[in-house]
Amino acid sequence: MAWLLVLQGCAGWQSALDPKGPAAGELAWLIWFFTGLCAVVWVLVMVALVAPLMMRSPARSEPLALDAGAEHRKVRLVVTAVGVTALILVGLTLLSFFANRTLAAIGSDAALTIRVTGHQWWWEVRYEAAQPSRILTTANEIHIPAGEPVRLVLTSTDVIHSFWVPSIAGKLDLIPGYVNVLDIKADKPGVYRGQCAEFCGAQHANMGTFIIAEPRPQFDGWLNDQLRAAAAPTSADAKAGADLFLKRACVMCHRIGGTVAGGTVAPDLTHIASRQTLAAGTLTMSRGNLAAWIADPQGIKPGSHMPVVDLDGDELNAIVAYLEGLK
Ligand code: HEC
Ligand SMILES: [Cu+2]
Repeated sequence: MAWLLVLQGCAGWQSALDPKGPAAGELAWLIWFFTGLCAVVWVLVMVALVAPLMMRSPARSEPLALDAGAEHRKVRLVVTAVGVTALILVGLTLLSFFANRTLAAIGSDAALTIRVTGHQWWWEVRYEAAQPSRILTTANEIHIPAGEPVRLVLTSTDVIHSFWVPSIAGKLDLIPGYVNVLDIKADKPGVYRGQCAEFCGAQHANMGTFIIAEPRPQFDGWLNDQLRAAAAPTSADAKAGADLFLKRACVMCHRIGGTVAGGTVAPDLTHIASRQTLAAGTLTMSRGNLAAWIADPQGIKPGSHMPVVDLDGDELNAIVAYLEGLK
């Protein structure tokens, strides 16, 4: 299907027309098939509309007299067209039905279950495990092993959001008090961008997410790293920053594993510096952007649920030095 991507805009890390997994592949096939078939039908209808207008009818002595033979042919034509239309509609419905069955089968033997919870305006990502010490909570970036089925369990704490990573799977809503299941698989390692696809308030447009598919050994390494408690601060700046973090309001909302910071209403910061973006894809991860975000979250993401915490320059510097070390 790649040759159909005449527009380069259709390819890339966030495109339903550039599938990178079986679920998205099935849907892309449906999209192309529906579009192709409907295009053919449209052309035929246009021909049927224009051709009679162009035809010159033979001069007749009795213009209003009916030609029984011609009438009969016309009725037959219309009945045939109605029959074909019905067949096409039934056919397309069946195709959609079987595509749904394929989608549902992708994760039936998934070894990994990840609970994705929508918050205004970020994603909580929790790796379920039978052993409590192996349960991991992180945010916005979903690492998965490439080539393996993964089950996403979707829900929300506030309003309805919708999870959509177009190159990997179709969209599915996250609904408060209700659980939806989305099975996904990425064929190859890569980073696939997604975003909330259901208007959910002021910062809906800045509610991005990433599926990061890695080869199994790399994924296992990542998971084990993430399960470790936060790195202890080493420099004097970072030590001061760690103290400040625990004394200021930060600790009420954020968790940092291995410290007394245990807030759960905001992204877990235990390994914040290992992520590629900040604030659900709004900023790339860097020292400068960390500082900018903490100094003025309301300027960067107006309405977001992180308040401006009053810090002077030295305090900001120290907190950033601490967070930057949380790899
Ligand atoms: C009232 C709760 C609250 C307080 C207090 C708070 N934050 Fe946040 N913080 C949030 C929320 C909510 C987000 C997610 C914002 C978004 O992406 O929309 C966030 C996001 C962040 C992020 C980006 C996390 C990520 O994964 O992208 C960092 C870093 C951060 N806060 C640091 C701090 C620091 C440092 C303090 C203290 C100076 C602090 N926060 C105080 C609620 C809070
Ligand atoms: Cu949303």
